[in-house]
This record gives sequence, structure tokens and C-alpha cells, in this order.
Amino acid sequence: MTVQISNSGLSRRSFMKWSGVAGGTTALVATAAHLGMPGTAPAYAADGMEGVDSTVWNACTVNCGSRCPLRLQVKDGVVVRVLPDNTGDDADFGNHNILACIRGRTMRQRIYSPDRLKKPMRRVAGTKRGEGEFEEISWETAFDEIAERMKSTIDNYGNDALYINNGTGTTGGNILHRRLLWRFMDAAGGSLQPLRNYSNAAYIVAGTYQHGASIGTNSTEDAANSNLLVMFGANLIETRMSGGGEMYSYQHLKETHGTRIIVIDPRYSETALTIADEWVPIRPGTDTALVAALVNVMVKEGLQDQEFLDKYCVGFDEDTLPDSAEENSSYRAYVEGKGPDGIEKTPEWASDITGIPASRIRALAREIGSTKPCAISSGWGMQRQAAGENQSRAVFTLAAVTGNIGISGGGNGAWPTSYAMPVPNFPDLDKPITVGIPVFKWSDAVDHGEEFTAEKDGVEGAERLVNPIKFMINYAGQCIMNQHADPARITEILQDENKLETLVVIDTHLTPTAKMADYLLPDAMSIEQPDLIKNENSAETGYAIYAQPAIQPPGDAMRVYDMCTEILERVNPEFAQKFTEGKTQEQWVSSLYEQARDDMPELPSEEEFKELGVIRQRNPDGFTIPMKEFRDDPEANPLKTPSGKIEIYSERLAEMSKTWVFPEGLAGQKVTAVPEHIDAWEGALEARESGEFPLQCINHHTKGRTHSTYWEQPWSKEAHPQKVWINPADAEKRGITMDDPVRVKGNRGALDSKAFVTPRIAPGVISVPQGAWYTPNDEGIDEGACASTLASLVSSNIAKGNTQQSIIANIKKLG
Ligand SMILES: Nc1nc2c(c(=O)[nH]1)N[C@H]1C(S)=C(S)[C@@H](COP(=O)(O)OP(=O)(O)OC[C@H]3O[C@@H](n4cnc5c(=O)[nH]c(N)nc54)[C@H](O)[C@@H]3O)O[C@H]1N2
Ligand SMILES: Nc1nc2c(c(=O)[nH]1)N[C@H]1C(S)=C(S)[C@@H](COP(=O)(O)OP(=O)(O)OC[C@H]3O[C@@H](n4cnc5c(=O)[nH]c(N)nc54)[C@H](O)[C@@H]3O)O[C@H]1N2
Ligand code: SF4
Ligand SMILES: [Mo]
Repeated sequence: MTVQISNSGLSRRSFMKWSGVAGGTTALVATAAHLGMPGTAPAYAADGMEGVDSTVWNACTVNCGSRCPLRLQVKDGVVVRVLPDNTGDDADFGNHNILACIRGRTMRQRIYSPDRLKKPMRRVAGTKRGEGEFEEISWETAFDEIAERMKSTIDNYGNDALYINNGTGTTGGNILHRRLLWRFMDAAGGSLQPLRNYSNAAYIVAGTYQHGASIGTNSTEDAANSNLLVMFGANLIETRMSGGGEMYSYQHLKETHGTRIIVIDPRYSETALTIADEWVPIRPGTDTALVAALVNVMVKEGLQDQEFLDKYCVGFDEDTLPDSAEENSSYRAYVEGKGPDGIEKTPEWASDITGIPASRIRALAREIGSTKPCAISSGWGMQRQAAGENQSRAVFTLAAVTGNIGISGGGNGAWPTSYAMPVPNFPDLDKPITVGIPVFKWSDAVDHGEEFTAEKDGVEGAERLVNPIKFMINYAGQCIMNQHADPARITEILQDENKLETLVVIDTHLTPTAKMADYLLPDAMSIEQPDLIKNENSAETGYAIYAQPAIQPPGDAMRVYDMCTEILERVNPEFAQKFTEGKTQEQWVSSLYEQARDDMPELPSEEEFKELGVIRQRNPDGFTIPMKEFRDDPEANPLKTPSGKIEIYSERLAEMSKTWVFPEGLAGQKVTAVPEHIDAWEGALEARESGEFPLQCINHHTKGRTHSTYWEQPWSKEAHPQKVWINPADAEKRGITMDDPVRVKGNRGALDSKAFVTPRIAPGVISVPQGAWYTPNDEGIDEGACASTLASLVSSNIAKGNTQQSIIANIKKLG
């Protein structure tokens, strides 16, 4: 029987007219459009398919930064087949299919996983958090008890003792779900606010001080206008994998323009492997030193864009420093050795720190300094470190020194920007509480929040916190056990019930984090709910997906919107009314889409959109070139920094360097006015000086999973088994060969895994791909090989962000 795809030719054509995208046929069977996507073409021919009852549009919405449309084929209430987008035309770049990667394509395994939560549960009285002993309870009991605990927390401490933990399982592209839990709290009088995120906290703060806000760089499509791409720890071929993601546009760029690409990364990443012409291996956390030496060479050879620096920047040279600055505190003084440390930042100096030969640093400086325009960008792994802010600021500075900011083909050193369709989100309510903490500080705020201050813990909106966190909801996230740090210590903190009194976890699967819950509430998956999904990272093609429930949630699983409504009804019916405004989830989705149509009447009707499943819109402005207005007219369009310019020297940071307080005994905890290299705790220098832990341990994001999601699936595990990357030189010293069982041990814990012996990682560095499930055995050794087991709860210098890449460790062969 022939399966009817829900796109009708007529409405599709009329939408195409609107979007300005020409042509395009509706292919039944998608073809592999790009590398790295094995088995894209379904094994079954379209007209040979078994009959299905319906084909429903929904999406994979986990936080890999892509949001891929899926066509779910349903028979007798069961998803029997998961098909990718087929509304594009792969011959027509920009209108190409938004092909889901193999993770999304194995969605069935997630839906029907034995770990799927089906009943509301309560931790058995007398057992400890994390022991995993739960009893089933009715929804009535769950709602009554949670509402009661919420009320008593508010009565005993105040709303600021309530907290929603960071979680990204559905809070990226889903317009209804991304802010839902905060709306729930704000309806109930507010809660302690989360500041920033786990992805790029240090980078955001770096952007705020240097550029006045965290501003992305030119889109990957504008790279077509570049003559050179320089990517610092940016691995978009693996971290933006969908057909709508930057992976696709970079590969397209390489095919059509052959532009030269240099990747600077401790690993020969998938990006280096697939599109780069040159790989520069670097020790983690030393990009600051590399940039200083690059600039040193540029200044010596007159390769810097002095006109740009004079006109647009503060503090590259002595004569653009603010009045308050001391003599020789400019970045130039720093690289020339005239600053307080008296060290000239020569390639030889940087070579010793970074591990890159001096001759290569010189050659790199000449190439980057003389190729215009040059697109300089960075990833975020490099800033999940103790001195991560300076890492990002150093790359932004290189972009300024070479004058590449605000021009087509150039870039400001940040992560590429994308065009997104302007579809509104489920709106926030007024925030009754505006005091916030950096998200990574939640566990400290449970442990000793009453001691939190602005200058020690990064509290914003107040000088100090009044209460520790007493009641926490963890929705769609694993940032308690898996994706946070030091889970052994977290277990201790959470097992003291005098501290955190209530922990509610709302998830779809029984994860290591779910096992810590007092109340464990089974959510409906995205594919079981209506929502609108927006693209986040797909270069210049914005798109939206009308996600419709394909099947019923299993067992008693329930939509989180309904859970929140029920709890608020019991806390105070007026709160529930404020939260829902009298609308069902379906009504909200419809009304938000109607709002989008009010702004863009050309959009198809809701009914047409449901048929189409996915709609695209090319960026009406062509390419995204951030900071262009500033470049064109800096007086009329100043940046949001105090000076209105790019602050390579930040007066605000200079001030903070005098007042901020850090925990004792750890190296490199400081704030610097210019992006100096800092030898911070558990970085390259400590590894080299440490006898016990001579290796730096990073944890890259892998194509095998999206953080901890999809890890539960057997196919994913088989295709991408968890292994520790190690250089042959380091392996040989330890008698380790490929696939040997190994133990990685650090200051806080140990994990067991297998070795992946490869010259694709720099000597002295190992990488434990992040996101594997934390599974401690009786001795506390993590047999799941979760990278966070080794990570520290000490936060980064300025943003107080996560530092999971500041780890020193050693590795040995087991058995
Ligand atoms: N060691 C180390 N740790 C890291 C990082 C690192 O590089 N190294 N990276 C950090 C980064 S960048 C990030 S963004 C965070 C991400 O950390 P998290 O936001 O915790 O991401 P996931 O691990 O994917 O967890 C998502 C959770 O959402 C659940 N989920 C999925 N769909 C639904 C749904 O529809 N409803 C509900 N209720 N739940 C759902 C999944 O089952 C899963 O438990 O991790 C950070 N942690
Ligand atoms: N497949 C997949 N895709 C994902 C995710 C996922 O879990 N899986 N997670 C998504 C999320 S939420 C985010 S935030 C992004 C994360 O994106 P990123 O944070 O950019 O990803 P990472 O893998 O942590 O780091 C990128 C690269 O930086 C390198 N690196 C590490 N330390 C350094 C350093 O000090 N200097 C330099 N130059 N390079 C360094 C790593 O080896 C890696 O190749 O990815 C998103 N995409
Ligand atoms: S994991 Fe990311 S790239 Fe893969 S299907 Fe899901 S959204 Fe798309
Ligand atoms: Mo992230």
C-alpha cells in the first residue's frame, strides 16, 4: 500500500511562494545528503511499506542545538517507523531537508525503552535519596503532597527557597515548554532565578564585558565570503548534526568554495577530520597563551589592524586605556612583556605552555594576520574551565586585532549565529523574585546558600541570599547527578534532608538524576504532546515545526502542563488561573501560532501548517553579520559596554579584580582586566607538575548521544561505545592498547571504561566523552564512565560557571 504523506502539493506551493524558496519536490524517500550520516535512506521502499494508520509530524527536541522534524508512522497506537523530513530539496541548498541524525531516527527506542517512567512515584520512607527505592502513588496523592510541601516551604522560608534546576531536555526549541516551569513558579509568587546555563556561562560573561552582550559571530553561511576559517575548539560537525544544522552548511561551503579551514583543538575532532585543512593540537585551557603569542607576532610584524583597534577598541594600546587604568596595563603591554609580569609573550613562551611548536605559531600568526576576511570562531568546551572567561575573551580579542569584526566573511570570535523564525514563546509572567544565582551554584546553594554573596558566589539582584534552596523541581534535566559535577559529593549533600527538604524530578526516563527524587513524576514525551518547535542553529534558514501528539503517553504518564496546573490548583486556585489563563495546552499552542501570524500574515493557516508539518523561511536580510551596525557607525550604534566600544581592557573587570573573593588554596582564581593567560587549578601546568595526575582530562560532546539522552538505547551504545581517548605515547607508557579496560582516577573520583588509543588526541590529554550515565559500584567507582564523576564543584572565575574541563587525572590498565 502506498503511504500518503501529509504535505499537499497545493498548500506547499503557496507556502513556498511566501518563503521565497523556489521549487523543491516532495521526495518520499530521503537520500543521504551529507557525510557522517550512515544509513540515511530507509531500507524499505516507500511503496512497499506496510499500511499505517497515520503519519504524524513531530520532532526530536533534545538539546543538541538542532531541532529535527520527524514523521512518525503510527499503527494501532504504536509508533512503528520514524522518518525524517522530506519537504526540502537537497539539490537546493537553503531549502534542503532537515535530516534527523541517527539519534532522532532511533526515537522508537527512547519511546519504548524499559527505563520509561509510567507511574508517579514517591521515595520509600526510611530510605535515602539515591537508593532508588520508590513506591507507586496516585496522581492525587502526588499533587496533594507536593502542593503541601511547596506551601510549607513558602510559609517557613519564603519563595526564594524555591528553585527550578537547569534542564535542557525540552527547553531549547519547544516554545511551550522552554519557560513553562518558571512561569509555574512565577504564578506562585516566584522563585530564586537561574543565571545563564551549563553550555556557555563563561563565554556569555566574556561577551558581556568585552562586547556589551553575548553576541554570536557571522552565520556559517556567511563563511562563503571568507578566505580563511579559524575555529578554536569549535566542533560543529559533531555538535550541530542535523540537516538543518551548521554541519550541513559547513560541508556545503567546503564543497562549493573549498575555503581553507584551520581547527585548533586538543582533539582531531570530527570537524578537523571532515572539513579542516590544518589541525593545530593544543593543551586545554591554553588558548589564551596561543592568542597572546599570535598577537605578539602580529604586532612585531605590523599585521594588526591598527585603524580598527584605535577606532573601535579600548585598551589594546596604552593610549586607548581608560583614565583609571594603571600604566602598562593594556593588552599590547601584556604581550610585549611591559606589563606587571615582565614576560614577553613570544611564540617560544607560548610553545612551552600550549605544546605547539613556536615556528607553527609564527606561521599561524602570519596567515591569520594577512588573510582577509578571516572568520574566527570558538566553541564552548574551551570555556568550561576555571579561567574560561579569559579563554573566550582571548579569541574575541584576536578577531578585533585582525579587524574582522562586523564585516561579511569575518567574525568576532564567538559561536555562529543563525536566523530563527519569529514565533513567540509561552510568555513569562512578571518576576516577583529577581535575585538569581549562576546555575552551576545550585548545589552550593543547597548546602550553604545562606552564606552566598555577590562577590564570592556571583549572586545577582542582591548582595546576598537569605535562604538556602529548600524545595527544588528538576524538569527535563540531569544536572543533578550526570551533567553537574562531583556526583559523590552531591549524593552526600542531598542525603542530608535537613538541607534540601523536597526534590521533585519530572522526567520521561529513570535516569541517575531521577533516582535522587523524593517525588518522581512521569512526563509525556514531546512526541506525545502538541507544541511548536523553532530552529535554533540552522544558519540562514529559519524553520518551525507543528508538533502533534503521535501516540498516547504510556501508563499514567501525564503532560507537565497539566501537572503544573494541578499542583497550582492545590496551592492556590488563583495561581493556577494565572498560569493557564484558562487555556488548555492545545489552546496555548494555537494562540501562540495565531500571534505569529498576526506579525506575519503570510504564514499558512494553522490547519495548513499542521498538514505541512514544517515551514521554512530564509533570512529576509540575507546573511547574519553581527556588530555590522557598530562597525558602520560606532557613534550611532555604540555597544552596550560602558565605553560603547569593544573593551579589550575592561574597567569593570579591573574593579572586580580588587574586590572578588575566591576559595583558598586553588591556583589561578582571579579576575583580570585583559584576557591574560592564567595557569588555573587542574590545568596544563598543574598536570605537568603533578606526579600523581599528569594528564589533563577533557570531556567532549559526542555524536553518540545528546548529553545523557539517547544513551539508554542499545543501538546508540553499540554504534558509539563509551571509550576514553588517549594518545599512543601516553598509552604505551602505561601498557594500554586499544579497547583495554581502563580506570581513570582524579582528585574526586574514578571511573572505569575502555581505551580508545588514537593519535587524534594531543599527548598529555585524555577525553572522556560527556553524558554517559553515572553508575557507581559498591566501591564508588563509576562503571558508567560519566565524565562529571571527575569534575569539581568549584566554579569559574567570573561567571561562576561549570568547570568540567578543569580536571587532572591518571589512567591505568585494569586487570
Ligand atoms: N561533564 C560534563 N558535564 C556537562 C557538560 C560537559 O561538557 N561535560 N556539558 C554541559 C552542557 S553544555 C549542558 S547543556 C548540560 C545538559 O544537561 P541536561 O540538560 O541535563 O541534558 P541531558 O543529559 O540531555 O538531560 C535531559 C533530560 O531530559 C529528559 N527529557 C527528555 N525529553 C523530556 C520530556 O519531554 N519531558 C521531560 N520531563 N524530560 C525529558 C531526558 O530523559 C534527560 O533526563 O550538561 C552540562 N554538563
Ligand atoms: N552530538 C551532540 N551534539 C551536541 C551536544 C551533545 O551532547 N551531543 N550538546 C549540545 C550542547 S547543549 C552544547 S552546549 C554544544 C556544546 O558544544 P561545545 O561546548 O563546543 O562542545 P565540546 O565537545 O565540549 O567542545 C568542542 C571542542 O572543543 C575542544 N576543546 C576542549 N577544550 C579545549 C580548549 O581548551 N581549547 C580548544 N581550542 N579546544 C578545546 C574539544 O576537544 C571539542 O572538540 O553541543 C551541542 N551539540
Ligand atoms: S539529536 Fe539533534 S540532530 Fe539528532 S535528530 Fe535530534 S535534534 Fe536532530
Ligand atoms: Mo549545552
